Amino acid sequence: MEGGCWPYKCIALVSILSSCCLLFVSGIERRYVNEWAAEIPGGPKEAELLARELGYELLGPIGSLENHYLFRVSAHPRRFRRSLPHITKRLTDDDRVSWAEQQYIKERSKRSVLKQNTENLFDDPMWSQQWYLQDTRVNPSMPKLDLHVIPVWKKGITGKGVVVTILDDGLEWNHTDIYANYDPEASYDFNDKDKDPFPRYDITNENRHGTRCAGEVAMVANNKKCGVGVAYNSKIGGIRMLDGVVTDAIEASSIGFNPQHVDIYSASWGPNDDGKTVEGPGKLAQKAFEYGIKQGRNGKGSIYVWASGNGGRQGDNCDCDGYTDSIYTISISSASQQGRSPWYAEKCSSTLATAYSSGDYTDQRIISADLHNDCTETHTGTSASAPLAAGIFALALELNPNLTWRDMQHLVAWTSEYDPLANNSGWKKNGAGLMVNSRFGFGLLNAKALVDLADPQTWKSVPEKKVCIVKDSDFAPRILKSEDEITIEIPTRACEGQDNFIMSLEHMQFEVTIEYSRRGDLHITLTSPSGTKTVLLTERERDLSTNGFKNWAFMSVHTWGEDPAGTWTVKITDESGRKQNEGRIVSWKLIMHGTSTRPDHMTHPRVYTSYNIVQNDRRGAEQVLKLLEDSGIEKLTTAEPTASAGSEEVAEAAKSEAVLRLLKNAFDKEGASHEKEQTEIPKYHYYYALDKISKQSDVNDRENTLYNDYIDRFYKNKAYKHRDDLLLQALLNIVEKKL
Ligand SMILES: [Ca+2]
Ligand SMILES: [Ca+2]
Ligand SMILES: [Ca+2]
Ligand SMILES: [Ca+2]
Repeated sequence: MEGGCWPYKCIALVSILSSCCLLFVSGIERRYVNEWAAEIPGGPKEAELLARELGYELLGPIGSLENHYLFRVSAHPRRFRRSLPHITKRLTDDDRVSWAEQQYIKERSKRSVLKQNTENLFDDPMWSQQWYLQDTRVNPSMPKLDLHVIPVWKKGITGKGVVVTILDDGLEWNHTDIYANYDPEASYDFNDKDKDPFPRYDITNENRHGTRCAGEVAMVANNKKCGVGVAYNSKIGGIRMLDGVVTDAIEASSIGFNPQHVDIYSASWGPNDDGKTVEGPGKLAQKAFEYGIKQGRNGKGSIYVWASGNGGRQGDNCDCDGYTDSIYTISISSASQQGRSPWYAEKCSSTLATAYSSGDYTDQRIISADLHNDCTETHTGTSASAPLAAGIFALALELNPNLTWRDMQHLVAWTSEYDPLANNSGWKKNGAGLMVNSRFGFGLLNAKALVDLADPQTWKSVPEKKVCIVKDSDFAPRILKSEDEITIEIPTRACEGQDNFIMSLEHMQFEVTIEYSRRGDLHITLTSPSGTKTVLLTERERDLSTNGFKNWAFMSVHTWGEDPAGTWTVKITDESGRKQNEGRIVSWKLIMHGTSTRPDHMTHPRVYTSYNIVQNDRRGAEQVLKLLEDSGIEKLTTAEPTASAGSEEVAEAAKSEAVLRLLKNAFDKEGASHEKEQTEIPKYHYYYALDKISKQSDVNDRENTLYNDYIDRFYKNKAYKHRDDLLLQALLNIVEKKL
């Protein structure tokens, strides 16, 4: 996650901004947060002791500032309007504290009309925590975290008559926040071959995943239970298929289950995200997809929504996952509450769009129903993003049930938002004027814009799909070695003069057979006649396979809307420097999908408007940063919790131990439950541990080796198909237990 700042660093930045930019805040009412900064000359042990005595939570040191710590008072909400001087006084009155101050939100611009009063929209107790469905900002300089669903609800569109099913490990259908929307016709148990998808309970709640995903779509509104689903009046089913041996036949049966009844299938699983797997749907599953898009929904096509994968830390690339890579699936990636690409996210050219999910541990997570008629506020990973998307698509289908599977993809490409994610690197404008990024596809889903565009009064279904295939029958296999570059130029007139002529692209596929001694060292790019350069495959450090790729179709949506006539360029390289590497490009073809005429909605270029007022404030923030630079304040980026002098070795050992315990808890549940914790490890070491192992490091240091060992053992024991963030969940479990 480049550019991401370590949370303490952010805090440090805010603190320093406060001291040098006071002029920005004067005269504006302060809004306080549940955090106190304090200087404690006695160091970390003293801070920990103090926290325990006063019953506060020690959040950790502040950046690299010596002896400065951040505290939280457990019993208070995250934000409140008034300051709490008695708590500040308790701190300053303590001899061990030389200075303390309650933190408040820095107002750098005038408050504008911000809060439409959404707090009382529903009586569900967790509605106020569903930050991704409403504008919860108290300050306009914060990014607007909102998938713009409320305006759709206000039109009375809530998913009525639309059927969604979750392909997963079961559904606790009698959950009181799901039952009213439960649809047995959209449900089946392929693990036990019966009609009841009820999950198997066990001590670790391993099979909570399906119920969590379902709740995001269809939690009942206004029933004083948990939260509110994105399509809270839709029908929800569960296909139990992950809790047991998964075969091609089981997948195919699930993907093709009752396709005249089910509208949307949501899957938050896929091949191992271990960074070395290349796997796609088997023959049966592939046929089931094809049947679904051709015959499902009475010929309009089943809608398949897929989580793009959680292998970011393992250097995985979703182009090697044939389920997300499929043109039939709408694959959805994640953005954190900070509008960042989270650490677990994978990059690839087949991701179509993005929804919110968990980020690092300071970010809020996703609310949903949980096993045992419970609720959760900690659903995570790309697992949590795909069902939010499925819910939004259900809203669109209520308004316009005639949308085809391709209409839906066009709607997503044309309305997803670049602006809220603009602070991430990797954005480019394609030849059709669409902003696209291999982390986010076309950007953050905007429910209002998508549903508005889908209005049957104005939406014209996209023209008939054409496929034009280009190959070179004279192509002789070409040798590739380390440090080589193979360039294939592919001139095409896009089947001009034929019935399958394409002038406006949808998906592009480069299907290729490559033999190579080390698959993970290959890098492939595709450049379109309009000059759009797309990375089809990036290096995967952990992929040592000698199997190469056999007729693997790398798929890209990055040239969506472009005119494909002209010369395409494929470049295949190995820049690893491993001289022993060699192989050959055996065969290839270019498969273009699109239409002979331009779809109606694309006759005028897409106009990007500011998603919210954030844009101005982002400029403001840049100015502040510049001001900081000018004032010579630096060293904001070197932070790592500092141990006080003398105890450095102890601290180092504790840190390593924290990493180990975190890994054990995440990947090795049994091992962790039998373990008795002998030594107390300060909480911030766990935060540090997560921070450390959530960053890919080239160095083969101890933590990295440990991590790799755990990952290998974990995936070898049992394929893990879910796409929630195990490490973050483990951290929360540990930290909450210690409270
Ligand atoms: Ca059953
Ligand atoms: Ca509810
Ligand atoms: Ca993956
Ligand atoms: Ca896909």
